[in-house]
Amino acid sequence: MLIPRSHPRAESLHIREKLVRGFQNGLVVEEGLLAHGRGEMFDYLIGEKTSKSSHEAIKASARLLLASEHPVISVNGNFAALCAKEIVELSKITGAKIEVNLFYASEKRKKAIARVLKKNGAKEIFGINAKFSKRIPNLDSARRIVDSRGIFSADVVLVPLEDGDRTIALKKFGKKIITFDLNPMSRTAQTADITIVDNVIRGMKVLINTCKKYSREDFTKKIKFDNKKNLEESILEIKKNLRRMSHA
Ligand code: PTJ
Repeated sequence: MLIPRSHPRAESLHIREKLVRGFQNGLVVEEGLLAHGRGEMFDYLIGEKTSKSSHEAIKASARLLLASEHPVISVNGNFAALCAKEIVELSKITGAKIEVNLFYASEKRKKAIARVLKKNGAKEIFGINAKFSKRIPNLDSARRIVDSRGIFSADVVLVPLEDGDRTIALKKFGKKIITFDLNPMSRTAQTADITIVDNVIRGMKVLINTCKKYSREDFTKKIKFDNKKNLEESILEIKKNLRRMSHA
């Protein structure tokens, strides 16, 4: 569908089109379309822009990624459909490995996602060779199967559009978790070390630009970030937007 640039919701409709194309190309599952709909609703509530609190979370994430020894970017269907180019760029800037890790796992979809990432310049993709599979304890979903060279041995994992159970299991397993989640009240948002309450398609671009401004050497000091407080700020921003909308 051709969406005119002047359409008041052009950006959000373009994002939706991208996801639908990802579904048609076998990257995204049906459940991913539902998850996106939920995300769209929260995106509307945050004003479809990167908020002040999200900028703070992005700065802390950039610092943590650059300071870490073994960062990994975990990729699911939605993330690949929306941000394949940005995933590869972030991986190059931060030295993070890229691992495909799916909730609704299938070999066919893993391969399709890996293909798209390679087409966008990724050299190596983890999570697609069963020879290196390991299990994360305390987790039932397919997401417990990870790559021994990737998430299993990571210190920091970026896990966008995540389910709460895996965030909790990864945390118990000693990983620092950064997530993108448009819902500041979700279990993942509330459990992660850093939650970026933003649409991954906008937030990834800001994260990449922020990483470009920093250098690895800047981050020997401990990173201080109060995720709970920052999430409260996000919720306050939503309340303010709601008040503005109801008075418009
Ligand atoms: O590709 P798979 O098999 O790994 O499956 C991926 C999905 C997304 C289907 C799976 O992880 C899932 O069901 O996720 P949930 O539990 O629905 O959680 C998705 C969260 O991401 C929700 O809180 C949404 O509000 C949020 N979300 C949706 N779209 C975006 C988003 N957050 C940031 N950017 C988005 N574009």
